Amino acid sequence: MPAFSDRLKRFKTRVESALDTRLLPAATSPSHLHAAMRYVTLDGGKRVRASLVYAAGQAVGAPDSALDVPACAVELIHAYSLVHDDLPCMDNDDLRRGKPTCHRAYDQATALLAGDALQSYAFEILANDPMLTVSAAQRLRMIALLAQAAGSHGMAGGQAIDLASGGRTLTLAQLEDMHLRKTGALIRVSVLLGAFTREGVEEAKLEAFEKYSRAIGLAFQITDDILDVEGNAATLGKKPGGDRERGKPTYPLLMGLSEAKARAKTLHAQALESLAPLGDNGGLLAELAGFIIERHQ
Ligand code: GRG
Repeated sequence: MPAFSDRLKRFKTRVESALDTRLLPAATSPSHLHAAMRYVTLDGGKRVRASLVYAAGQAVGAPDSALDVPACAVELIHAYSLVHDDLPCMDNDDLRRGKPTCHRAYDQATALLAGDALQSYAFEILANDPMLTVSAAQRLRMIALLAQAAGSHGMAGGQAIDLASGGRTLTLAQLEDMHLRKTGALIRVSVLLGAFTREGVEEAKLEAFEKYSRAIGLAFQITDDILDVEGNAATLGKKPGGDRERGKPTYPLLMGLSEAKARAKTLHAQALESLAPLGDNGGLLAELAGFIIERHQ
């Protein structure tokens, strides 16, 4: 069995090649839009969400060729969310993944449209891509899950709460709710889409994926909050300290740095525990949970 770091690298290479072949060439008209879509999607990012799709899918025996489709779909939604999040009307960031943000490299209108088109494309491939060899009913389930995760009850809703909360104090329960939506929902659905790429998975296993993905979704965001305090620009690919500058409520702010780290550890333990019904097949997901809370970027 290859080492965990090699398996992660393979997932990253695999999803980048799958995205590269699916995104239209930069020369396709309107070329500035297609070029911007490629600019923000390819060449960068840890590919945590795609890796979760592959790891969950492999745990239930789904083939990688079919998993490429949901892996691309979650990375397309993620890329769109980053482009919109960086816009002047939201976080107004200049750097993302170590290079100029989309609206800096192109312009605001192109960035807005590139995000819109990436989001649509995620659903288009889930609906139509022939490599996803599941029934039409299962495709529909997968599309609905992704739509819910990205929509007003999920990521977009979490972002709305986040934007409204600058300079205000949230309770821990409100902060957790915001994080579960803003970041947790897409992490959770990445795991579920991997599991749904195989039909007829037993209920006990689906429940294990559900519990695992909720715990790591929250742990991911707590770690992100911690990195904003302790990380450095070279490894993060963006300037740390942005949350504090914008007066955003975060775990370290609300509970202190060491309590925030302890909360991430507890969630890590919960994630590992919840994998029991998967037996040995949960090994890779367990390693990914560790990677998520121990990462430096
Ligand atoms: C605009 C609808 C809309 C939503 C934006 C996810 C999000 C909501 C905004 C991103 C802001 C942000 C930096 C949130 C912290 C957690 C997070 C999503 C970090 C970036 O994800 P990584 O670390 O990035 O997986 P890479 O570049 O590795 O893919």
